[in-house]
This record gives sequence, structure tokens and C-alpha cells, in this order.
Amino acid sequence: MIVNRKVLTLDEFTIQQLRNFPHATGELSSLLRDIGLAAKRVNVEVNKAGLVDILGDDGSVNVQGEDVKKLDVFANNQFTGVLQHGISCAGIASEEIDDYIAFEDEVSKHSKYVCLYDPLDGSGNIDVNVSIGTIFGVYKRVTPLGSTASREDFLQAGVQQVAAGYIVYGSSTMLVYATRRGVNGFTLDPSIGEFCLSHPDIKCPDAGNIYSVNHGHFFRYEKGVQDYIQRCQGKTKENGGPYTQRYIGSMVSDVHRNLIKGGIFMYPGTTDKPEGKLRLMYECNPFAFIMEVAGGKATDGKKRILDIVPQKLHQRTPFFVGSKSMMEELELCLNQ
Ligand code: P6P
Repeated sequence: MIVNRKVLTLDEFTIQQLRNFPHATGELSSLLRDIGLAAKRVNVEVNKAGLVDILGDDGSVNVQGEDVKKLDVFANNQFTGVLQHGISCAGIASEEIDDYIAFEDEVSKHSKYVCLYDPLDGSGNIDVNVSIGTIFGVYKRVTPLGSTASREDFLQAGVQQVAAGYIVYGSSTMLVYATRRGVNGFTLDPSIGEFCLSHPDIKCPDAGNIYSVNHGHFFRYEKGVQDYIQRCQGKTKENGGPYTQRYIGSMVSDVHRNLIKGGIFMYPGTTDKPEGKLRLMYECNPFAFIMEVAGGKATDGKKRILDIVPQKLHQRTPFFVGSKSMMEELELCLNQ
């Protein structure tokens, strides 16, 4: 029997990575495998969401004031449950939950990491079959092992992440995660139920021709953002264009596409919502970490996202992320 050993599964890859760190305890690898397990369970429900009573609202409103979808709750429970029963996570904070949860069992209290995530981003798209995703960031706790995780373990600047990633439940289901050593993408092979390495060492092209923004808010953006959008619209072959506008309203899909092909994603603040819509801890920090490791940039329009010291778990921030040269052109417009 010919065994195809060229394809590495997520488990094999994370265990192989351990060889680069002889002193590593394997806890981070174990945590990433736990996330992969939860993702596979969520994927099953996402793929059949139209067939079972898991579509639609669950009747509650989350801390963001958004209608909670049944699949949001399911996804949140899967990620929280897997991490709580794992050996690597001392606690979690979720975009779906008001406050952080510190796990009280002895194994968790002696675990090195905490995990913050948006369990199902873009869930408003579930009912219309548009791709959605999970976004996560992993931090090393700052409180002593053996104690119960506390607020300062969760309110860390994004630069303190040791890993970050996302799952995109799309035409195929992919898990992409970054550590400081690189960004790697794994595609779920349903025939064996394993995430398999399909996009090794992802780099974001320095330039691209895709810009992603909600044009419906154009007249509520600051002038520098409007100027940049109009520069994108005016690009021709002579100056690095033409550009194309792609925005499907599901951040994981929009940012994933731009990461792979090159491009810029913007969710600016507006005159009525100067902080914008996206959450620093659950959406922006993970993607900022991934994009910087892949060679791109991420700012709030003024400063590096990863340098923002959070004051609140659910704080929002304007968000600009993408190819380095496109981000630098944006910054020229914002600094005029
Ligand atoms: P708007 C989905 O609700 C989300 O949080 C992101 O996934 C997406 O990029 C953004 O909101 C879309 O927001 O205001 O453009 O519909």
C-alpha cells in the first residue's frame, strides 16, 4: 500500500515544530490541535446549517448588542469546551461572552496560555450561505502558574500574542495560524477528517490590486480615507492598477483573500462611530499578528494595532490591514 507521506496533518506539523524548540513543553502545539478539533466540529454544523434547526436567531442579544445566531452559541460552546478540557489553556475570553472565563480545575490553573476568540465571525451571513469564520489569539499568561487566570492575562497588547489564527468555513474549510516563525495554512480533507498542510509559509505580497471597504459608509469616513479610496478607484496600468474592489462583509474571507493575493482591508471609523465596528482583542489583534508575520502591516490609522494596550475586553478600533506598500500609500493619505 502506498502511503502518501508528503501531506502533513495539523497534528504532525505542530509536533514537528516542537523539534525546533527542544525545551518546549508542547502545550502550544496541544492548544492548536484543540482548536483544530473544535473547528472540525463547528464545520460539520456550518456545512449543514441549512438542513437542521441551527439557523436563525437564538433569541438573545450579545454584549455587542447584536442578535445572537444559534450557530454563534454552538461555536462558542465548542471552542470553550475543547479548551477547558484540554491541558494548555488557563482561560478564555470570547466576543460572545461579557467577561473572561478563568478555568478553575488544577490542570487549567497550571496551564501557560489563555485564548481569546470570535467563535463565529460574520454570522449574519450564515442564513445566506456566505463564508464565515473563527478568529483566535493565544497569549502567554502573566500571572503565576497554579493561580486562577485573571484580567491582566487577557488585557495584553497584541504584540504579546504567541500565536494567532483563523478558520474560514468556505468553499473549503481552512485553518491558518501564525507563530513568530511563520504563517501556515491547512485545508480540511473531509475524507480523513484532518487539516492538511496546503499553504506552507504564507507571505502577503508586498503589493496587490484588491481593496476591501464598505463603500456605503464613504461619506462618513475621514477625508484621508476618502482620498485613499479615490486613489484606488483611479489606479491604471501606469500606476500599479487597475484595482478591483472586493468586499463580502465577512472579515475572515476578505482578509484571507487579501493575505493570499495581496490587497488591503479597511474598516475605518466613521463620523457616527469613530471607533469603527471591529473588536481589537477578538478580530484585529489576531489578524494584525498574522499579517505582520506574513510581511504586511496593520494599523488603526495612526498606530500599529499590536502596540495598542487594551483597556476593555470588547473595545473597538478602526482597522486597516494588508500589503505593506498599499498600507504605506494609505498612510500617506491619512497623514496629509
Ligand atoms: P459591515 C461581520 O459582522 C463583521 O464583523 C466582519 O466579519 C465584517 O468584515 C464586518 O462586520 C462587515 O461590517 O458594516 O460592512 O456590514
